[in-house]
Amino acid sequence: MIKNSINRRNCFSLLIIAAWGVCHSYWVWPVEGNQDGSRPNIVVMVSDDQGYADISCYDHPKEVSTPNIDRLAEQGVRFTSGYASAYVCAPTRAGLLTGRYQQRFGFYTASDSRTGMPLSEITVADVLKKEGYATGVFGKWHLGIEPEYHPMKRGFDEFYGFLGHGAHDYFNLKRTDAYTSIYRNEEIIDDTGYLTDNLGREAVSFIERHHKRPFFLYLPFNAVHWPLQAPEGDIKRFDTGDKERDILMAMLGRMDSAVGRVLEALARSGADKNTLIFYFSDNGGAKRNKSNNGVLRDYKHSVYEGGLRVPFLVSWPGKLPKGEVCSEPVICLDIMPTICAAVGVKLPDGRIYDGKNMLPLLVGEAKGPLHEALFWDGGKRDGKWAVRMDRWKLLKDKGDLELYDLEADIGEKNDRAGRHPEIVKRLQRRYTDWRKQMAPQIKRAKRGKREANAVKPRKR
Ligand SMILES: [Ca+2]
Repeated sequence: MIKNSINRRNCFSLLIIAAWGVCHSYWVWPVEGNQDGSRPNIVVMVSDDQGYADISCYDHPKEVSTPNIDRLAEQGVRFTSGYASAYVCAPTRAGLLTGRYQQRFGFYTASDSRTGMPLSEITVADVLKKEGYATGVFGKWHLGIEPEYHPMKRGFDEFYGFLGHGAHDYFNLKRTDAYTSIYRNEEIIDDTGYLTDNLGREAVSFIERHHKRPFFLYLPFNAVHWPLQAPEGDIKRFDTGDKERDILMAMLGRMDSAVGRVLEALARSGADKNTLIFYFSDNGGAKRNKSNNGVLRDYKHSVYEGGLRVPFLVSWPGKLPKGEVCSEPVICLDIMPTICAAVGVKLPDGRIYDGKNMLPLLVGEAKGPLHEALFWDGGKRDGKWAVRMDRWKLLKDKGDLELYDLEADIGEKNDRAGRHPEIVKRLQRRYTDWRKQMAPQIKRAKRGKREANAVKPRKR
C-alpha cells in the first residue's frame, strides 16, 4: 500500500501551500503574454528503459545509487503511479511532446518512428519557441529521420544526438549513416567520448548559453538502453554477481552524474530558482539490459505494470512542495499541458488534449482524480492493450482479459476477472469507446533515394 499520498498529506503542509498561494498572486498561473521575466525555464529529462527499482529514491536493491536524480525527489514531488504512455520508446516520446495519446495520430509502435511523427502534430517545443523560449534537444530523437521530421523542424533551435533506432553505441560516435550518426543540428559529425557524458555536456552548454532568457531543455538520454557499455573503471566499482547488471549500474551512475552536472549548471547560472523539471523513464525497465522493476510484474514490451509504471519526478523549487510522495496516477502526456499552464500559454486550438495540467495536483488543490481512465495500446500487431480506472486495471496480453486490483495487488498476481465480470465489462467498454477515437496506424513511409543511398542500418 502506498502511503503519504499528496492528497492525504499532513494539514500543516497544506496550510503552508495555501498561505503561499494567498501571498503570491501569480500562484494563479501567469497570464498569457506575460513578459516580465517570471516565466519558468523548463527541463524535461527522460531516461530509457530504466527500471522502477533502479533509482534510489524508490524502493531499490542495495547496488542502486542515484544521488543526483534523487535530489529532484528531495526538492519536489515523487510519483509512485507515474506512467509512460507506451511500453516501448518511440510512442512514449510522441505522446510526451504532443500531450496527446500518440494513437490519436496513428503512432503505435517503435517502428512508426521510421516513418516519423505526423507533421500535423504541434510539439511543446513549437509552442514554447513561439513564446520566445530558447529550445534545445540533446539525445535520442526517435520520431523520424527524414529532414521534415528533424527536431529543428519540430520546434527545437538546437540538436545534438541521433535520429533513428532506439539504441546507440555509447563509444562509437563516428559517422555512419542517416539513422545512426551523431548530428549537431542538421549536420552529421564525428565525435568521441562516452555518449551519456556528451549529452550532459551539451545540456550544460545550452544552459550556460541561454540562462538569461527562458529556455526549454529536452534531454532524452539513451541510457540505460541496451547495449550494455560503460567505462571499465566504472564497471569495476560494482560486484552484484552479475557482470551485465554491473555494467547497467555503471551506465546508470554515468547518467546520474550527467543529471548532476545539469543541476549544477542550473544552480551556477541562478536559473535553478525558476526552473520546472520533469524526470521519467520512457517505459519500464527492460529484461535485456538487466533492469530491476522491483515489485512490478514483467518488463518493457508488456502491458503489465513493469512495462508501463516508471520513475516519475517533478520539481520546481519554491513553487512545488518538497519531498512529497504522490500516489495519484499521472502519465507523460500530462507534461505538455503542465508546462503550458506553468508558462501561462494556452494549448493550441483545434485538437483534443489527453494530458492534464498537473499543477493543482502537485500543490494539493486537485478536486478529484487527474484522470478518470488511462489507456495503453500497442497496435494491432502486438494486440496488447490496457485500461486503468481508479484501482482497477483491465489488460489484454496474450490470452484472456485479465483484471487486477492495483491497490491491493501492485504485482498483478491475482487475476480478478472471474470474480468481477461487471468491472471487466465496464472497463472493456471504456477501452472500446476510447479505441474508436484513435487513428489507424500511420502508413510506413515510402522511402526515396536517400534510403537507397544510405549505408544499410545496423539492426537493433
Ligand atoms: Ca525505452
